[in-house]
Formats: sequence, structure tokens, C-alpha cells
Amino acid sequence: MKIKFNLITQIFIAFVLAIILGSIFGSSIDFLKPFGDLFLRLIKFIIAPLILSTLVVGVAGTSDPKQLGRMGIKTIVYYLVTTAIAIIIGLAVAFILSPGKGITISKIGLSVPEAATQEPQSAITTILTIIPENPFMALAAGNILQIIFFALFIGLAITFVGAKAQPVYRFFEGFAEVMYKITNIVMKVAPIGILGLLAPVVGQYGLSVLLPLVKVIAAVYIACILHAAIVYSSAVKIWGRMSPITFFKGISPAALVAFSTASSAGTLPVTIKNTNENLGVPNKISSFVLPLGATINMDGTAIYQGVAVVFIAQFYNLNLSFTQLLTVVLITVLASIGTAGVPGAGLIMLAMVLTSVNMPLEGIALIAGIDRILDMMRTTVNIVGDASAAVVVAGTEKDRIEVIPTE
Ligand code: DAS
Repeated sequence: MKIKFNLITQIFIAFVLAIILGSIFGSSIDFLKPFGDLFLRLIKFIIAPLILSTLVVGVAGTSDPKQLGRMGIKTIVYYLVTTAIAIIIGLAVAFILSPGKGITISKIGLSVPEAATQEPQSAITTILTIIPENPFMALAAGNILQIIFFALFIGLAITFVGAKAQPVYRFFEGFAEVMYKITNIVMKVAPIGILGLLAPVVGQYGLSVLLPLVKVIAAVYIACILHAAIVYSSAVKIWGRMSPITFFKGISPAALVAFSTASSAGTLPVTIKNTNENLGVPNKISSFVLPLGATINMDGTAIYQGVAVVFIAQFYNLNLSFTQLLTVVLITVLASIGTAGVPGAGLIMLAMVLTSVNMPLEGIALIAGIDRILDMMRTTVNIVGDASAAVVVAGTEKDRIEVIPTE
């Protein structure tokens, strides 16, 4: 009897298998790594052409510029509000769990990783650099915000030119279909890719590294689950007119890819596929909301900032005043706009947040050792938050198509 598992089941089996194999074989499971790198390269290779083609079609397909404006405002407001709520939940859970209290830790890996010393972009710089000096360079460099800008203008110009631009519209329409097909083919590799990405990470981080910092991990994971369970469930229920169960089930393949890759940008093709096929969001909304979210919406990362700041303050016995806490909330919301959706981005942002409240940067070294474990969960919440925004915008635009999830 040939058992045919659908993709969600295959990915879930790979996920569980990775944890088991990683725990049993430790770092000798590293031989699986090339499969993970192969999968990561495959999904990165489709990001730029996929966003460009789907967004041009999405924008040109929305003949009503007023609706475009409404969608844009709803998306930005939703992103800013949910990120602010996320950081508050992160701070609250951290104060309750007090992960930094009373631990003496042989500082794990004191050398602060290279990434953490780069200053992230400020929100103003990020907004200015959205305009590409050379759109083809933006495509080549995979600069998502610049590709979004480029696609928005092409889509709008197609609408304004009208009939003469139809051949251009048709080209991008066909191009988008081709990119969807390529994404489907790449997704067939997802199960083995997740195995290759996750098993070596589990193998590397044996319990020995994790135990001293288990309260930090618990605080981030609990706050992330709380945020998703409370904020996203209510948002998709109230404004997306969708049952939270359908929502979380529909976005689960992308969530597992995000957990394994720790990269929102890398997960984007899967987030788009799941949101279109399983959550009934039309392409004209998902092709705008999701690429934007992958770069500027990072609720999971915001939660991590809250927990990390409290942990470091407690570890060094420093008090956090109310003003400092407010500063952390504001800086985190702004910094999340300027932080790219790639592995370790949250650690870079942490440097900015700690500096803003005069906390010792050495604190980063305390948790840099487990950053990958924290990054996996925060990236998962980042992309689930993006998908919830797409459902909310589609619901309030009365554009959401009721679908029975395909798989
Ligand atoms: N890994 C980042 C992302 O892809 C999140 C982070 O580092 O905080 O969203």
C-alpha cells in the first residue's frame, strides 16, 4: 500500500525526525547539512523574480489606486501595532520569569559574533534606501524593499498607461505563473531540506549549552506562543473572518520552514504559497503585504528584544526605569523596520536597543551562544505575523476567498 503524505505531513515528519536524529547523533549528523544548504539556496534563488512578478501583477491587477492606498495604510498600521504589543508581551514575560536573576554563567563564547557589531540601519535611512538607484542592481542584490518599490511603480504605471501596456502586463502575468510553478517544484525538496537544516543545529546545541540559559529560551518561546495565540488568533477571527485553527494549520508549512531556516526572506516563497492557497488571500494582497512584512515586520524579534534587555539588566543587576522601557519599545518598533529578515538579524538589532538604554553591550555575548535557538522561534512568529496581516487586510477589503485548505 503506497502511503501518500501531503506536504504538510512530510514537512512535519522531517521536523520531528531532525530533532530525534540531532539529539541521538550530535554533531556527527552534520553530513545532512548540504541538503539544508541546497534547499536554502533554492528558495533564495526564487525570491527576487517571485516578488517582482507577483507584485507587478498584484498592483496592476488592482485597477483602483484608492484600494492600493487603503491596503498600504492598513498593512503598515497593523505591523506597527502588533510589533508594539509583541515587545510589551516580551517584557512582561521576562519580568515574570526573571531569566537573568541569580544565574552564574561561565560566559559562553565571549567573542561577540561579527554580525552583532554592525550598526543596523535607522528607520529614516531604511525609508530613503527603499528607492533603488539601479533597479536591476536591486534585483541582482535581492534587496527586497527596493524590488517592492520597483514593482509598485511598474504596476502603477501599467494601470495609468492602460491598453498599450497590456503586453507588459501579460508578460508579468505569465512570469508570475512560472515562478509559482518553480516554487511548487522547490517545495518538493522542503522535507529533506528541513532535515538537513535542523538536524545539525539540534546536534550542535546539545543540552549542555542550553541548560544555563533555559529560562531565556523559555521566556522567548512562551512570549512568542502567547503573542501568536492571543494577537493573531483574535486578528484573523475579528478582521480576517477566519477560524484561528484554519489559519495556523494553513500557515504551518511556512512556519516550519521559518523555524528551520531562521530566515523570513528565505521563507517568503513558502509564506506566499501558503497564504494564497491555504488562507484564501488573493495575490494582489499577498504579493504586497508579505514581501513588505518579511523585511519590516518582526514581532518575534521584538519579543526577543524585550526578553534580552530584561535578562541583561538582571544579569548585571541594573534597574530598568519606566522611561528606559518606553525607549526599548519605541527603538524596537523602529529598529525592526531597518532590520533585514535574515538569520541573526535580531542580534544586530539588540546592539542598537541596548545602546539606546545604556545597557552593557557585553550582554550580547551572554546569549549569542544560543542565538540560533532563539532565532528559529522569533523568525517563525515574524512570518506568521506577516500572514496574519495578509488575512486581516483581505478580510477587511472583503477580498478574502473562502477556500477549503488544499492540503
Ligand atoms: N532571522 C530573522 C528573520 O529572518 C529574525 C531575527 O534574527 O530576529 O526574521
